[in-house]
Amino acid sequence: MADRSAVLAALAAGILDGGIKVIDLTVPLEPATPTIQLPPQFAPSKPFSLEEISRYDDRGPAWYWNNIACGEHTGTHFDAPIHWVTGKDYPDNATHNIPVQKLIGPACVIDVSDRVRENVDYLVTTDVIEAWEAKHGRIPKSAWLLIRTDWSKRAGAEKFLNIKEDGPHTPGFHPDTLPFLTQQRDILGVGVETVGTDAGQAATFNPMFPCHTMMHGANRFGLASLMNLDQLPPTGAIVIAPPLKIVNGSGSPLRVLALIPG
Ligand code: 23J
Ligand code: MN
Repeated sequence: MADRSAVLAALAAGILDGGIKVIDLTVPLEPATPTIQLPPQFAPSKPFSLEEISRYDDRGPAWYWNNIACGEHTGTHFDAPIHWVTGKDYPDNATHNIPVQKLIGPACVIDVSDRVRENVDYLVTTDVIEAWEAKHGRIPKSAWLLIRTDWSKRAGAEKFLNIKEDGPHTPGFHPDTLPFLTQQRDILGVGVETVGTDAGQAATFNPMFPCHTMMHGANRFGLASLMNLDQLPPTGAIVIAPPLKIVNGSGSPLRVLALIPG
């Protein structure tokens, strides 16, 4: 292994000279940012809002600042294991105490955008992951598994949430893939372009919301509402995804960055 100081110096130089590119995987956070719409029997999450405190005026002559409000799971956001009942008893399962080295990892990017174009309810299956591995190599331990669907290119909440009479229709994971990813591949977590890590119709699956149930039940993480996954290589990117240090937080909006060879 190369001298670790040299590795970090090369990283800093690469970011400066463009040899390493920094890709922003984050959607803009504003009142129009779509938030998850759960079935009506469940409590809703607040959208993002900004409330001006002062703007170089009587309320503060030299400064501009705002109060913000939103649910923890708004816009590009992190799902901590404590978010789900299956992950509630792990130690270090909340936004303030997850070991920080787990928040940076290599990314495997599986492109299923062709299939999603044909079927908005498309579910990633284990055979698709194994076919990706046959081409790109085995998913390494402690990797982020990112699913490129191009769903983030659907402009506006209506198209992005895609809610019909029977609820939202957006892609996700087939339940069978989840034990494979946590047990056989030992991933850090999954990242998706949709509003949540589960498929739109997952409230009707058995178990309900299988991705949340099994990922967090295995002490793994989720990243939702990512964009620019089409700018990432299938392997070789490093994803940096630290949530806000909310004490006992179930997740948080965050900036997600990927480092790729330039
Ligand atoms: C609560 C209940 C169901 C779901 C979610 C939250 C999310 O997708 C989320 O943002 O974690 S599916
Ligand atoms: Mn969430």
